[in-house]
Amino acid sequence: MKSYEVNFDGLVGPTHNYGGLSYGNVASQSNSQQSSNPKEAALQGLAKMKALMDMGFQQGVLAPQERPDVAALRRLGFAGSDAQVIQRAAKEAMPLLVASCSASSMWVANAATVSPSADTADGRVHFTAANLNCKYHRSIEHPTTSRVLGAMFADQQHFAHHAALPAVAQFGDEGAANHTRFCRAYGEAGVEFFVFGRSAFDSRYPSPQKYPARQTLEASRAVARLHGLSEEGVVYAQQNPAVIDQGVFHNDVIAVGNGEVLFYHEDAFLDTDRMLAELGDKIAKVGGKFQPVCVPRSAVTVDDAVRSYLFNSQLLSRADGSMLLIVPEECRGNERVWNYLQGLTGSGGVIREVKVFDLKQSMQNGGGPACLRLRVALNETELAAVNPGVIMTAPLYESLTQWVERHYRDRMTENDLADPQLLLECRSALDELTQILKLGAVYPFQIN
Ligand code: SUG
Repeated sequence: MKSYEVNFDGLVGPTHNYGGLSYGNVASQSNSQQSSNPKEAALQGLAKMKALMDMGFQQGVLAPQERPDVAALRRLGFAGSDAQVIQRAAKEAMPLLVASCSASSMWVANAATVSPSADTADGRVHFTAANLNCKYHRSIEHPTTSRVLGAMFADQQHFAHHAALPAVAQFGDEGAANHTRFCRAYGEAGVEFFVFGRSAFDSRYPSPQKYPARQTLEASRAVARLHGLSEEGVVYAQQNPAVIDQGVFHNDVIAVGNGEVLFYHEDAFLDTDRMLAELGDKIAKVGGKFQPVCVPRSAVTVDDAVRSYLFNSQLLSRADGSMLLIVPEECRGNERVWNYLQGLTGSGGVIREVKVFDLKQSMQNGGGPACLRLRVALNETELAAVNPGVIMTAPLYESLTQWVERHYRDRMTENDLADPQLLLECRSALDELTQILKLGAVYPFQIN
């Protein structure tokens, strides 16, 4: 049976703004309070989805969330009508209003961890929504994420959904941003690679000194248990705490894997040799030949990687067995990174081509091409069981582009977030979107 890696990209929501909400994420911090352009952000994301679809890749779309999240503000004690809740929050606690307006659900690599059916004990595709509890503005995403994923992958014969892990720092879980899967072919058993930043219960593992390590070993192990993965099909590795302190807040800022290839920076991990050996052994046991591609620090520094998002790229398999790297425009703007990429694609190795995309609106909040997509490996039968409304087609691209043109503002600052009219605009846009994507009622305003 044929099998595919389907990339579901997060559609940027109408409140996209630069809130400076993510300590440890250099771009989010340095663009704080700048004015954003939600319309451009959404169109840039859609252009990437369309381009990948046109290249013959399977592409889907994941809906944004209801923002401002009035219910979240109510839980924090703001009362009255929806408009009063927003105005009171704006007056008394602007940072909480900003957090409740974040369009951060666009970075769907953090939506969930996904294990394909070939890896799991019950032969279903498993999803665990990420609790994202390191940052308040992201911790409010998972209930809606679960409803949206449930509406996309509804068939219980093929898809199993797990609620987010307990909402405490000890089980901090950032989803697929710290998870990669290696395999010979998408439909065959693979090796799932979980990368954690710290251990909550075992002090032998070092922690970063400055910035938070968002993913814990205990969270990764819990997800592997929930998904029914075998010991033989899993490798755990620790991120180098020193790179977290340089702004590598997720492992997908310093490494990306696909098929039998791991493309990573020399400084990405702790105990790299042991980890590579374990990956090599386990991948060999499922019939594959592991191909690590290490980028030396002498060619590209960690700082270059953080600024350019070289590793936050999409590594895609082409029909002839070679691979294509989808990188953000910022890679072309960095001489060392661009030179490295020219050498890489010209070297006769597996990565043959680089394609550049302008994702500046998202990049300025620390979200590159890989952050914007959730990978789901599916066989033909499973793909046929996905809600067809969320699979990208030329007509869907047209409808979504027109929908963005109709509903999105082209400028957003902190003051705009305090405008109660914005909530009404977002709700009417999202109501229409659920019809376009055939999701049914997934948003709090549609349910309550
Ligand atoms: O969680 N930025 C996101 C970026 C997530 C990137 N995802 C991956 N690497 N997979 C984050 O830090 C910034 C929001 C703001 O500051 O307005 C933000 O949430």
